[in-house]
Amino acid sequence: MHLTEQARATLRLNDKGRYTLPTHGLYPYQWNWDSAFAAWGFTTFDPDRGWTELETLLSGQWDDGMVPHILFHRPDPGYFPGPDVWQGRGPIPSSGITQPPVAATFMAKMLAMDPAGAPRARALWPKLHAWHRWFMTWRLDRGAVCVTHPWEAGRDNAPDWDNAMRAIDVRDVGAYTRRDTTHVDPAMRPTKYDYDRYLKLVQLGVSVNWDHGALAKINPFRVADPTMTFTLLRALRDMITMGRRFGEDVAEIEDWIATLEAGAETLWNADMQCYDSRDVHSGKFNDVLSNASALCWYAGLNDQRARPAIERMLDAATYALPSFDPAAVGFDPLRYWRGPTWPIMNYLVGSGMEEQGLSDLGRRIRDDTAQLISRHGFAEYYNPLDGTPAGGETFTWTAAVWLGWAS
Ligand code: 2M8
Repeated sequence: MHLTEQARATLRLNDKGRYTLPTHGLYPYQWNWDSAFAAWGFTTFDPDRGWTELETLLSGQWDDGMVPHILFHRPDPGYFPGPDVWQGRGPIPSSGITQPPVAATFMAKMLAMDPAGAPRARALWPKLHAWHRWFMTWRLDRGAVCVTHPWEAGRDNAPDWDNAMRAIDVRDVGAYTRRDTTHVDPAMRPTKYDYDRYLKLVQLGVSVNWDHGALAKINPFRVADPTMTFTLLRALRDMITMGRRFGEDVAEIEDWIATLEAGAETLWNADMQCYDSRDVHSGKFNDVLSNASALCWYAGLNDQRARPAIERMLDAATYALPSFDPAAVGFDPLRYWRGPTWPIMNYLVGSGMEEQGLSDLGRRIRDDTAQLISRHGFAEYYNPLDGTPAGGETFTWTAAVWLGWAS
């Protein structure tokens, strides 16, 4: 079967009717940013199904505007922590945190591919707007967007969180059974040290019924994050373009963009020469060079300062952009967000580079991603040194990246 047909078959395989799983087994629910990729991937061959995906995602929106990071449509004992642990308070059982807001940007891409979907996009625009307002209300620190849990950033065990994770007291976290390590090799997953802290943060959220104001007061983990800041910045730009077309008032969004642009500058670590996460409690940078810095171009910033460090990471790898600097202590080419190269990030970064005139680097990332997929299939992520596929197989976002960009 040709790869494009295989990619379509992968989306169909993970399709649960109105939403798509990242992959069977390991991730048996609807995840937020995975779903935006699924919607876009479907739109390349079945636009109606693409729009339905976004509609289902937004149907899980909480009253306060937050769109959860996982929607637990149907209970599945194969994943931990499930709905009973999270106790989200939305219309559909959900987690209590969100994920990088890429959905508006993918909606804009879908609209360009399928102009007939305009009425559906128009109906979703206010919901996305409310979600973005939620970020601006609850999550800013000096204009940069904060995460309150490593899972929220999508880059779960990235070294960015190591300092903040140390401050979490896990003595009373209790016993629990992980399910992820029954699906994939534990060497590719976060450690027990990480999971104890992930769970403790969930317990803290539940203890205040996911009241964002109350949680901010007791949460030891609050980190201003380039991924969140850059994805929201980009989403707002796309919201303005779509909003004008739909006759919406976008003045408020223009103000938000100015706030976030100033906030992005507070994430520039001049010593490291990269955008870096910043611990809100200590006020210090984490001194981590990761692929998140390279999202500045996706955010619409024409920033030449960030190029040399990213180019160094690319040169140190054989394939595409590693998630963590290969020259740094602790780089691990197979352990999840501490080294491997990820199609989801490669697309966001690579397409942003192409838009901002760094086409040589963008093309390199695109070609490498295409090579990884054609040699090793639609893996969750890959070893950037030798291309070994890792994590889950038949992965939705990798299939979408093939269909929308890499093919
Ligand atoms: C990973 O995260 C989940 C928790 O949200 C997990 O490990 O259980 C991350 O790679 C995240 O970015 C992704 O959205 C999710 C599903 O693919 O898996």
